Amino acid sequence: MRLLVTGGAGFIGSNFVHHVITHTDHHVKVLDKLTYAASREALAGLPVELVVGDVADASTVDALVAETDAVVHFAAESHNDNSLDDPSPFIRTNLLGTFAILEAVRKHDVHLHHVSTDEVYGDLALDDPKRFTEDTPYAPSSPYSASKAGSDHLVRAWVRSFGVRATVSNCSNNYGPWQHVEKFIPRQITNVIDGIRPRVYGDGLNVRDWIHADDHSSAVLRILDAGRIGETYLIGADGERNNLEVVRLILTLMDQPADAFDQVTDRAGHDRRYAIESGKLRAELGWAPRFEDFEQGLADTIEWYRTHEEWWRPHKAATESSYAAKGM
Ligand code: TDX
Repeated sequence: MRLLVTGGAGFIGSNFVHHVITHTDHHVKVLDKLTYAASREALAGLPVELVVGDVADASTVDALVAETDAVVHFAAESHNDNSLDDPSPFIRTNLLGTFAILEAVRKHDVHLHHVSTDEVYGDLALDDPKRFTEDTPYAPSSPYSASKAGSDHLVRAWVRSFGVRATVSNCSNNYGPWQHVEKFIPRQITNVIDGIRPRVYGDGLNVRDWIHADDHSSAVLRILDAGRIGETYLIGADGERNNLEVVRLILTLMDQPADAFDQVTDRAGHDRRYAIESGKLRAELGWAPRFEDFEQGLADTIEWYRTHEEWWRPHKAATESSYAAKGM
């Protein structure tokens, strides 16, 4: 099968490309804009053609989709804090990019899997026994999550109105190698490496439902292979932890005192808790996560950042000075 992976040079997209090359015979082409958050190095050595281009550019997308059998659409601006500083790239890439993909797959009758986030459901209270399911109403909080929610709605509308053959997945917070140092876990790991105290927003009780990026990739491939057209599947690995627990674990694994972090200005509109109920994916498609030991996964991730300093170092100073300007 010829597979087009948009955003395939990003953190999650490149993990998926590795997974596909390892586990299938698919021929993979990547469309990626190579923004600040992407890297060619993440695809080094793979038999993959990288097309550098903008997913919101309809003619580029049309030409690529015309010669593929399926599209897996990861390309997105993904960082909430950035969307609060300037929403415009989020509207362009996440909404217009998805629109361009949808028009192309409609025209060429190509199978699409659209990758999205649990943030489209808004947040849960800390004491709420509920978790997100495929039936949870959409209630996004940030410009980022609203743009992803809008993109999901576009996909559903193209399925219903035009018969596009698409599936959607909404995954919880990913961790693992190749994640940009702006994100919570790599930011704190690289801070500790640099002798900077980790920075936790607000009271730090916000809960995220962590999943290893490899498990996200295996779920997406399973949905691509066997998911029912028009269906949404939630992807999660029962990894709920609050930010204080995660930062203390990072510090402990890096031989620092567990309380050697600072609490800083909170994120505006900061979602309290995300939690995924992934029973549909598990029961219908027989998927299960492999990384059940978060502490081990985190230790491996710390080791990866320790041994890949040449990759993240060029981004670290600018990322930290942009956070410092906001008191974060
Ligand atoms: O320095 C920090 N300190 C801190 O306390 C940073 C960068 C974050 N945080 C908090 C905010 C969140 O509660 O840590 C949590 C995780 O933050 P992020 O890594 O920015 O992720 P989040 O906002 O939860 O969104 C992530 O998961 C869902 C991805 O960035 C999204 O693209 C995805 O949709």
